[in-house]
Amino acid sequence: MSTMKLYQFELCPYCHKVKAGLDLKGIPYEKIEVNPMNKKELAHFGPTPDGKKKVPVVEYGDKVLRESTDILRWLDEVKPEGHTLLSDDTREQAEEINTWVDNDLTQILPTVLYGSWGQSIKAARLTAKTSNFSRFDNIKISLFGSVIMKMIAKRILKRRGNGQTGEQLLSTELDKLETWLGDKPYLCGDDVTLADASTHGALSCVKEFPAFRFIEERPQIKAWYDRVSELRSQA
Ligand SMILES: N[C@@H](CCC(=O)N[C@@H](CS)C(=O)NCC(=O)O)C(=O)O
Repeated sequence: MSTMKLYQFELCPYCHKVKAGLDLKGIPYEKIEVNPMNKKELAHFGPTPDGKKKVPVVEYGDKVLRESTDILRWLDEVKPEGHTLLSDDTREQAEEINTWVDNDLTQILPTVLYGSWGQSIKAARLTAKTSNFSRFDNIKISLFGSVIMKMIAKRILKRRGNGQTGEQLLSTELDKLETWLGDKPYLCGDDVTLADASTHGALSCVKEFPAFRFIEERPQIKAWYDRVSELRSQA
């Protein structure tokens, strides 16, 4: 079988969810950075049913999968050995936490990733740096990307913020994470599951940004984050 290909944006939390799952399962993959302006790297897949071209997309032989959660749910089938992301005894809670990641955590992340001009310029530069786009595309992404990203963050704050800052929104979500974690090593107990892949993946998006200090300031979450990072690097 050919190498798995992951079509991604470097700062997409859904793509990070998939990368966390692939790392925990020890499945090798090749990253293909998609140009956010024209998404031409996705052109050969043809139109999607809803007409939207989104990442992540995974290509494995002649199989093409979209939707981060569907991709994560499929990984135990691709490689049954090693950590099981979805087992019968923890499936329900793992799915519940993954739904929180999709509906709440990932939704507020743009406010701390590119809520200020400094952050959005950094985010756009990071996107341009991790790609192999042309110089011209990189300049366009650095210029327009930061403006678009800042607008997205502003819209989210208006919709969900209730006068709060991005950092306050993140803090509320981290409270929930702390409650779920309790004093367990992983979110659903003694082994990693879909919940850890999903949450760790989404949070690793923030790693290079100042908001990561909110994660580092919480000892339980920090210890869990490091534990999962360690597993990701081993598998
Ligand atoms: N529900 C999808 C969400 C994917 C998604 O929204 N991806 C964003 C990047 S973070 C995207 O590709 N946006 C491009 C667009 O909407 O045109 C998943 O879990 O994979």
